Amino acid sequence: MELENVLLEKEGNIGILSVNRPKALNALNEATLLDIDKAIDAVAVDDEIDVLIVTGAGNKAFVAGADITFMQPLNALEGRAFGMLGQDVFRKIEELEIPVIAAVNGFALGGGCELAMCCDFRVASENAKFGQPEVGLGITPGYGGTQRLPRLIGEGMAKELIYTADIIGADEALRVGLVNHVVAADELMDYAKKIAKKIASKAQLAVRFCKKAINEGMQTDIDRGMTFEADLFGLCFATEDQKEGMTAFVEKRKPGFQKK
Ligand code: DAK
Repeated sequence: MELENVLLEKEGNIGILSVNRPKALNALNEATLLDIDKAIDAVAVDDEIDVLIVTGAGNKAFVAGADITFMQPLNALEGRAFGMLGQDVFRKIEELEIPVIAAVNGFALGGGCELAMCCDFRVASENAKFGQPEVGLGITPGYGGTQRLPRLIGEGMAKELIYTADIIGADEALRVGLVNHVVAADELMDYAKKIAKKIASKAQLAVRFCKKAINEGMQTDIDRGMTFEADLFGLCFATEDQKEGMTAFVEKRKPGFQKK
């Protein structure tokens, strides 16, 4: 797929989406958001892709934020529209049926931190830096930062980061639970791919049901969440993968799950 600001590649069952504006540290202008949107649409209908990795081109930045030069002249209505475009694209990533891993390879600031947060989980290189610098620019986080950061790292820590616009390194991000792993920069993609391959080796319908159940459950009360979980659990028994997975266990062999 030919897109100006995004690369979409496939390695077996793993999709790799790279935001590709390294000269602007992969900052998100409208064209880049629209390219990400198109790439996600393509991934959503590609049956070969079981897991998507999102990263930034170059070795300096994941995404250094929404494009400040693009936003500078916007009026209130245009700012709102730009904010809603980003929110919609990030929500689409969050709701993609397959798991999405952010491989954070440098600056993940503002919209970049928010892009990483709409992925299912994050792995980071040692040089990664995270933060929501918006209040230093006279704006609020607009791509879900005020909503996802407190859900991920807790209200107090999120409020401190957002109010101070502090930028934290990878080790602090690991400590507060913003990222799951920190690895050397030259090992980051291999590390993310290793996790992706492990996920891709499991029963894919079950993995997707798990994502759906967790995402739904995080937005609702425990009783509704439990009912949703039970429904999806029941649905698993209508799949070949459940029969194969349990038969393989009984027969003491490795399961051969269905390809989607
Ligand atoms: N936008 C545009 N260009 C950017 C950029 C950005 N966010 N970040 C970096 N660049 C550009 C620089 O302008 C520079 O371009 P040239 O001068 O070479 O043409 C090039 O990338 C290299 O950057 P530097 O020369 O600055 O590189 P350094 O290593 O010295 O510094 C840095 C790296 C990441 C510390 C620095 O570039 C920086 O502070 N960048 C800005 C980081 C930032 O504040 N990010 C948050 C942006 S605000 C909303 C919708 C969305 C948002 C909010 C509201 N609604 C409307 C609801 C989201 C807001 C944000 O994300």
